[in-house]
Amino acid sequence: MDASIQSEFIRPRDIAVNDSFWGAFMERVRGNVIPYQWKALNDEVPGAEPSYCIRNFKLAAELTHPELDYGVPRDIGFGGMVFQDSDLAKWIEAAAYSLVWHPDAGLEKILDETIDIICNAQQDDGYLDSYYIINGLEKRFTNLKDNHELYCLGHFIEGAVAYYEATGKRKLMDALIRYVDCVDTHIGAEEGKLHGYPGHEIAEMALIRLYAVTKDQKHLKLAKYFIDQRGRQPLYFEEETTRNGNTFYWKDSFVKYQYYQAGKPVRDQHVAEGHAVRAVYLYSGMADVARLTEDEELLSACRELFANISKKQMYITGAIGQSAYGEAFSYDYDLPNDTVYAETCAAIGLAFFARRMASIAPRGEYADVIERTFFNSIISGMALDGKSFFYVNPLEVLPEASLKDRRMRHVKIERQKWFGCACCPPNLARILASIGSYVHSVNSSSVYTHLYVGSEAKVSPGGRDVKIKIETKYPWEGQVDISFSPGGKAVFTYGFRIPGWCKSCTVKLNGDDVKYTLRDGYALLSREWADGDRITVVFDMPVNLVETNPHVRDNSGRVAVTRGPLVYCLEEKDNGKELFKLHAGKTQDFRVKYQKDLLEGLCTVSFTGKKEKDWEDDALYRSSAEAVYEDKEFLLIPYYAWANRGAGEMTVWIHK
Ligand code: FUB
Ligand code: ZN
Repeated sequence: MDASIQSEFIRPRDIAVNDSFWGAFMERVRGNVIPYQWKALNDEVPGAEPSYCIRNFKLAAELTHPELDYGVPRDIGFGGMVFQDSDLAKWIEAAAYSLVWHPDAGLEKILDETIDIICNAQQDDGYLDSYYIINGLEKRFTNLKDNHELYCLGHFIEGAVAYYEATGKRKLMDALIRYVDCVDTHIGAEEGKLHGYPGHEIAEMALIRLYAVTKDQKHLKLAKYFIDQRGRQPLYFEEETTRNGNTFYWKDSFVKYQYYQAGKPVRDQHVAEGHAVRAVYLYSGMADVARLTEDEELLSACRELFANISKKQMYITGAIGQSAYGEAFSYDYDLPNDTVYAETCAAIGLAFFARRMASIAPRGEYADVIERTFFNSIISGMALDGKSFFYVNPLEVLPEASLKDRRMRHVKIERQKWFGCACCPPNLARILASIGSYVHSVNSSSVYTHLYVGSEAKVSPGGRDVKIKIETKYPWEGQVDISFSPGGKAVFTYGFRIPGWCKSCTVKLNGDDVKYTLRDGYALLSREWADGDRITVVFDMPVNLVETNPHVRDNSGRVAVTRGPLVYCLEEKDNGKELFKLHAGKTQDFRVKYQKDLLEGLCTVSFTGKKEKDWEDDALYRSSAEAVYEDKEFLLIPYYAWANRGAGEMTVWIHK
């Protein structure tokens, strides 16, 4: 492992985002998603399934401190999913990032009051999961496989650290440190402890995040233990199931253990398997632990898993999880577009994994995936008004099939206001509110820029504060201006990513051509930087027709339209019904137009393609004959913006 190229991504508080594209998404999160979710968590959204989340915590607090009275009748039970607590944790995390971006005393007061309720529910020994506090503490830690205690712990750690970093307030983080101590007393490698690990990963990477603040080896050790123990024989999930009379939901299935990435020790896993969100959360934790413990074998597993996903199991949009069965990966080169699962949370988790790999080594293959997921499969999860959401992100939709064909039942044709299992909207909120922290990473001698987001950041290569300002109209235009203020002069290497989609670019320093070194997809400039130094890079951003490796049967003979980081799609609204009759033809006559009044402002791509004509009779079959085509004007919009104008057909892939 080459420590000299490792770098730490900046935190949200190190950067002020003022990007015209991403700022709008952050504002949707701040203005709509966070207030709306707060109402949802309090069961105040008329017509929506109640969340019970705040009520659960109030009840848990009343049970812990009988003198408290939040007005929740004691005889009602826990409501919602077993992992309902995680919705609140994710909301806290998103709200914390939003406070950094946009201070709001009212929101901070709500957070403080909510944190008081959560902390009032905490047990003397630190335990803090409302499901078991309400349902009986004697049952805690009896079903790590399915009951999500360690998942909720992980999300709460993430929320607590984010709130601490945003406000300096430690109350929730200290509560979580006590909860981690409690878990550590019961679970671990030592004799007498349960040799378990999370059924749904996230605690691994969350503990590393906590470790970054506390520097307490115990936190790193527990994360490492969770990773090392997973999939080892005798298999803990089998033991636990037998001991506690649990069941294996997937018992008759080939994914019985793989669903949880527990079929083998993680170092022996080479192919991404099982529940996609679980998988990429695990791999993120593995990458963190590999970096901090300099574990080459673990890193090698991470590299193989990343390559397997990005080269064999990832959609062009950055979506992952092909199969609705188990919300899971399926197998190499299986990329069906219409039955796809592609959970929003899975794309988010892939961005987490890619970010951690980029932190280990600045390689374009990692940051390209971050960019691909952000611009396509992550933001497709949210409507442009920030008020409705996709859980599943298909690449091809036929509304009638979603209504009538069971194989597509999970594929909604319009975004939903909320979900009984509301994992995706708050996950979207937390990643979009923290997008600034994906822009740069830093080490003692270098600064790397991975994403081009209009912003002003403070980075400190070698402990010296340097301000970096990015100005750009990306993704609509390829020009990015990057200026530096080191407060005098400072020597460091600046590396900026040349996106994988870009075939040519020009780079100027203070208006002059400049020589740079190209390494692993990054342009590197090592020099003494002075106040006012400015790099201007122009990435050529032509429309591109992309095809898929021939092993992928679903895209055989088909192309997708891309421009810069954006994948485009055809919608019925612009192109009529039966999109599958459309053929791109040999056209190169692409027209790109910025349309400020369409879908909150975006570049459309249009060109003249072909449409297969109907037959003259209504036969279902005929002897093979030359198809007849007519010219057809195509209008494509960026994939992320689909389904914002009512229901209709959509496709990313078009016949060649
Ligand atoms: O199990 C918790 C979350 O709910 C998962 O990450 C999602 O896939 C959904 O099943
Ligand atoms: Zn989700």
